Amino acid sequence: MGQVPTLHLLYSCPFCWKVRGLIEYLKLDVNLVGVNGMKIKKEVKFAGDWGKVPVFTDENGIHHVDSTPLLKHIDQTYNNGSMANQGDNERQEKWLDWADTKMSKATVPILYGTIGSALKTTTRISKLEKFGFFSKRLYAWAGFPVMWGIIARKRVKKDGRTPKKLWHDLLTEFTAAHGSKPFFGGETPDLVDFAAYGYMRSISPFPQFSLLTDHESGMAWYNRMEASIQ
Ligand SMILES: N[C@@H](CCC(=O)N[C@@H](CS)C(=O)NCC(=O)O)C(=O)O
Repeated sequence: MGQVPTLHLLYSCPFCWKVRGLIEYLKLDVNLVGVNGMKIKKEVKFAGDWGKVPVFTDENGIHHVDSTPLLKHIDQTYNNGSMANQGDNERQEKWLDWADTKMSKATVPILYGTIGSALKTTTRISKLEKFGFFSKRLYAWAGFPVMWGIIARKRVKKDGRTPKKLWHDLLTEFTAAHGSKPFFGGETPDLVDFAAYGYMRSISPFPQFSLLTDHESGMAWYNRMEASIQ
């Protein structure tokens, strides 16, 4: 064995949380490295042209990117692929895709859907992430009108539902797919559980998380996920 693996991440990034959740569940020894949110491309340049987080660097110094392929790689390498082989593979692939298209699109509206929520989010991010002295303030104050005005408003309008209703519908659809089991993967979580968990976990440090906590089956599942990682 060579070096201790590292995961370069942002603490508020849903894609990073997907991978981090699995790493914590498997109790892997991995160093977490927070990057500067204003300089992501520069900070992960060591991994090539990808320019995004998360980046996982394994014990041999090889870099792996893109959260869903990364989930699969980690399961395959450190868990004998047992999550990938848990249940129907076609069902798993379909729902991984569902999480990466549906749930991933719901995080921006809930965090930035109104101008007030957008300001709360960028202020909180400026405290959570590693920034320089000036870029911290710049991000908090210049970031929110951009996120709200240019990105979130368009998405909320296009979907037609309030960000809260959108999340509630997704959680209802997701937990219905668990049948009578505690997790999507059955008695224990699988890769789809970690994908969905990542999207939801990334919202948890923000006040808007309270809009999700009254979804009964969604929260019950989320709490089971949290407990399984402890
Ligand atoms: N498909 C990628 C998306 C990763 C991604 O977009 N990460 C964001 C942070 S939340 C990022 O690094 N953005 C930097 C950029 O696009 O310049 C994954 O699932 O890992």
